[in-house]
Amino acid sequence: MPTPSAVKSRLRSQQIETPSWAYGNSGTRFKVFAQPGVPRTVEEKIDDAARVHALTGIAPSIALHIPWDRVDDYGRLAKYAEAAGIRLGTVNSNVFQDDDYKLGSVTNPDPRIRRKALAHLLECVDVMDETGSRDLKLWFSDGTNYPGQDDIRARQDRLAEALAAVYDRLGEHQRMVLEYKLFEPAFYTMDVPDWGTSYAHCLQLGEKAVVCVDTGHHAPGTNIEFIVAFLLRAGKLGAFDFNSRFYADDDLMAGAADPFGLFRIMYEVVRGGGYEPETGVAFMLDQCHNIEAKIPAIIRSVLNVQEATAKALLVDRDELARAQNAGDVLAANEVLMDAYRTDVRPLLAELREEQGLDPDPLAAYRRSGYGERIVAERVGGEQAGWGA
Ligand SMILES: [Mn+2]
Repeated sequence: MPTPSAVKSRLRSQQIETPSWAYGNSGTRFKVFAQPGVPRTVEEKIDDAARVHALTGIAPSIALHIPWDRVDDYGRLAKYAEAAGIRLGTVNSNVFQDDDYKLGSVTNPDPRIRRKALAHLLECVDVMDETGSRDLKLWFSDGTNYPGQDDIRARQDRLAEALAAVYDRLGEHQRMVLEYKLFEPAFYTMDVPDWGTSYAHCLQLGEKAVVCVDTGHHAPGTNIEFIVAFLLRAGKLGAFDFNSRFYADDDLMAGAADPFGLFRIMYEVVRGGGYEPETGVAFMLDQCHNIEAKIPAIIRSVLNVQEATAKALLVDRDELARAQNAGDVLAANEVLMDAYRTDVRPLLAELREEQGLDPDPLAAYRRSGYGERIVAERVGGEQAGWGA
């Protein structure tokens, strides 16, 4: 088994991006339960993300969502983030909230609406030029609800055309990460329903197009770590949107519903070289906190990913390879489970103390009074939230 100090040294380089929208109000399809103290501006979202980073030491960037985080001067926003101790990360596009997009955005049968959607995606690349962001994350709600509603193949053509236009606009060091989702909001066909569709489009586009695996966007029972292993082997794993789910796209705290699944994913990441920074895999959260306090929930999620990573790094890969090559099924399984069953909390507490952090970031957050302070200070104005 790797030594605790070897594991700690690899954990020091971990970076998990938190999403601006998780700090704002969000809801289920039925109700948004507003929370006091929620950010009113993108700057306040940055303040909250900076607080998460200050306490965990491994959340140094915040993902933006355009138009929810639209500002006049992105260069100034980048400087604001820098002064707060973090940086602006992935830019997420949004072509799913306008009435125009009822029948789709880039795959809409109406060329006017397709042009509008494409213009938004290109605007997002302009934003990236100003923020210095590397990644444009694309998720399309496009699809159909009824057989015959639209031509499935023509929609793929329209999708490919839009993706190619965005790809051509990317700068040398910019990438597009293409997310997929099995269903919802469309229920008959989604235009990018699965990793295979995303992979096929990315392959055709070129090396700056890579796949984003959102852990909540699969059919129940899907073996996500297989997808991770496959995409890493193909050099096409671009990013993760971490969250956990019991049923559909639940967007619950990462590692809450299935910590073992998160460990298995992180093991394949480590095994496939995806943990090496030069591989370029972005580790992000994509969550909504509807009934729980937002900042502590994000801290908890970051810590859950860190914990799963620590366990994955603890796997004795030499021993595992020996057992696998000998065809020793039980021994191989035991090597993996030994790592999973290891309580890494003392090791992580030690790591934080070595980094000058509180060994218990959640307790430190509660003691800090930050939660009470933002409730007192953030009055008036409009609270940030979905569609705001
Ligand atoms: Mn996502």
